[in-house]
Amino acid sequence: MHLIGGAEVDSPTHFLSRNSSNLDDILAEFPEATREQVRLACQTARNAAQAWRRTPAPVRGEIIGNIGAAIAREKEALSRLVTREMGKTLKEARGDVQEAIDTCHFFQSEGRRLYGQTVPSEMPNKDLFTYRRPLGVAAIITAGNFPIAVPSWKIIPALLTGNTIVWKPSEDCPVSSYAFARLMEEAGLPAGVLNVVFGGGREAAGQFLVDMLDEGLLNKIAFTGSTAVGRQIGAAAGRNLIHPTLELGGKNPLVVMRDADLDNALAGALWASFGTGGQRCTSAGNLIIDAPIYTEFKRRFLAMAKDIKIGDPLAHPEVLYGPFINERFFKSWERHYEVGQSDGAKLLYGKGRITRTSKPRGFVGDPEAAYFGWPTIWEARRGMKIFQNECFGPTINLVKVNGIDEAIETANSVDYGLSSAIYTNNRDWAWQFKERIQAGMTSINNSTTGAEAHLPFGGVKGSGNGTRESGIWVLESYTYWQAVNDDVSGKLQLAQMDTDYITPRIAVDVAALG
Ligand code: UN1
Repeated sequence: MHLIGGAEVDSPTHFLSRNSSNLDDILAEFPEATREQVRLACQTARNAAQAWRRTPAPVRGEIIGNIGAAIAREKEALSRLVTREMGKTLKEARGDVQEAIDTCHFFQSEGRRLYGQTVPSEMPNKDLFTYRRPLGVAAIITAGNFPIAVPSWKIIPALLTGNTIVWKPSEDCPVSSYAFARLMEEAGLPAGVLNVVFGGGREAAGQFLVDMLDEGLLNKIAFTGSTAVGRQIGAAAGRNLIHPTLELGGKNPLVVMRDADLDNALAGALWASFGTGGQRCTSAGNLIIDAPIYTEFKRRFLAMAKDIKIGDPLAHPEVLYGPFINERFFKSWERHYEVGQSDGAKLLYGKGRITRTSKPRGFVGDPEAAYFGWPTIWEARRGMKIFQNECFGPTINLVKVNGIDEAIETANSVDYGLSSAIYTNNRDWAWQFKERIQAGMTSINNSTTGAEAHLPFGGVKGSGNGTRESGIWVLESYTYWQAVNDDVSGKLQLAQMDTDYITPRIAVDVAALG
């Protein structure tokens, strides 16, 4: 059910939530919000906005603390739900849920800071201050790959700073999202502060919510998803003079230099490429390998890839990755084989969909119960489409380069700039990479994935519009600064014009003093 103004609301049409690892296992039926219902949710959020912004920030913070405690209490059940619905491993689902708990810990105490500044005035008897003010109603649209963590990066700071919300979760994970919303409600949010509408994106709840920008019902929109949709949302927000939060795609480079600890680099590269079946925006897209170790890296990486365990993560907790989140992601991933062939890239490993007659030796269970993909490895070159385009699946390219300069230039030659990684023990190379890489996030001797919940998350170039989530940095996205001048002089004092600047005396010639 939708949650609008604290009430459960149904719709005339419905969609099904399925277990991503077993499409016959139906979790629940969810309503598809109509345009009128989305509008009602926005109006409800608007009506709740005044009281919520007047609630003292430490009190709002206390509710955020309650949300964290409620999620912690239900961590195991919620993680199992995420695994069943979305298909990531239980270990990863626990991480997904933990990231939301961490976010609550951070923002609970931010309710007791939310600092403004006192600023000296150039006039006597006058004080200057800055205050953070909430924006108003925030629309939040999220993807299915991190059904708890990524919504929490938006919802928790938006609430803490005094905004009210209409959230359209991914249609891939309605049950996990509904459970998360109910836990937030349980924690003490007043009715109407958090509203949740379910449904798809195009010509559905997602599109309707974006359309509310043009109806003047929103003051903020935050989106995690594809670069193509992000551009459309950015255009709609722009014509309404609203600054959107856009967290978009990535084709993230992982560089391995000749001096790297190869065991560590191989483990990081395998995880970055195939963890979550490559369905993270921070997954590695290109492994950029220094020429002297290329052959050895390739041999060992291929051997490790051939041993990867794949299957239903609830039934087989030992798997590295599970199914595609949905059929659409699978179909678009499948098309990359043609792209790679027409590029002239060399396919080293991988055969598309895993079936009963075509499966890697590490596959466990019934591959045709859902969409599972072969780990796929290409040998590619800079400039190829397969090198440029995000695949969003278990696919990785090996790209040979010679030396740090070529490695960095190659890494920078894609249109994205989300995460990046280098494996090296050479201090100068690590420093060069950190300085010159075009990316919002950089790991040294660690994988491209796995951002912690209190560092700024976001990208440059095609990966976003420069907004950041998490930690103190996300506060900029949900507040505006109010500058206040408080004049007790009792007269009209004109800044710049009536300022009593002191004129310098006759210049001292220090040389003449000697
Ligand atoms: C995403 O894929 O949208 O850094 C988010 C990471 C995770 C979040 C990924 N903490 O890989």
